[in-house]
Amino acid sequence: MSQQQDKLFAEPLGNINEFRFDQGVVDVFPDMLQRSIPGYQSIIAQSGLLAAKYAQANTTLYDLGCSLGATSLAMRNGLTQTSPIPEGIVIAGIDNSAAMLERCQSIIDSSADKRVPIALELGDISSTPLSNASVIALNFTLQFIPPEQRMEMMNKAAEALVPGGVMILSEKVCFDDPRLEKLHTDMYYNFKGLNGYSELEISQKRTALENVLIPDTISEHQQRMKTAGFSTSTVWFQCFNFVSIIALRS
Ligand code: GEK
Repeated sequence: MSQQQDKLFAEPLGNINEFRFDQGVVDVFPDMLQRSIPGYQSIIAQSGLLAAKYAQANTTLYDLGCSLGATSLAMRNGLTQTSPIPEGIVIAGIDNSAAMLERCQSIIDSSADKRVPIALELGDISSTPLSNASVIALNFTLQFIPPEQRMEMMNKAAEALVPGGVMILSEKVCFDDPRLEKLHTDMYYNFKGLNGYSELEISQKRTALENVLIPDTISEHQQRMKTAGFSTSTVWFQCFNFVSIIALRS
């Protein structure tokens, strides 16, 4: 299994295609996320702890847009450290990239502790039915769903949660105040620069993501969660323009 450094945008590209989760991205994905998302490892590890806190016996824990299964494995890790492990839990990872899911399956297969099953499904999370969930994690995935479909996605997730269930939503966000938008964006590019990305890489990646990753503000996310029926939500992690929000369904 190759673990390469992300050099996808290192050379000048005459024509910059829209960003896609293809095999080239899969091969560099762990390095890409580590160097491109401030706080990525903390968010994923703490998602696992939060999932373990809210997991209920005989329910499903969803990892929507699971990519290589980092959140699913963190959830499993959190659960296996609780004693006793709640019975009848299944972690369901869903992603619509076949290349991602294939690599994810081999990572899951080679994991040591399989006491909590992780089931993977190739599918579009907008149309895949969800039910009987105690935890739904949407870690850096809603931002890739067309904005007009996000309310419906949130409604579906809220309806799928059992009482006491939670949603963990991690996203790149934008800011209404142009001064804050500039502050966070500048700091984000500084973060990427410190992690070894050149100005060319940063600028070509930005172009590739332009119409693909469309951020909302924190208040748009929280309003959407409220409209969907979540009784409360809070930002539990923020580093520059990357946040994670937990929303409770009472
Ligand atoms: C992690 N959560 O490591 N349906 C299903 N999957 C989708 C859809 C869709 N409509 N749109 C995008 N994806 C992971 C990281 S990456 C974030 C998530 C990033 C999938 C897409 O194929 C990709 O695997 C994932 O969502 C987004 O915590 O690359 O910035």
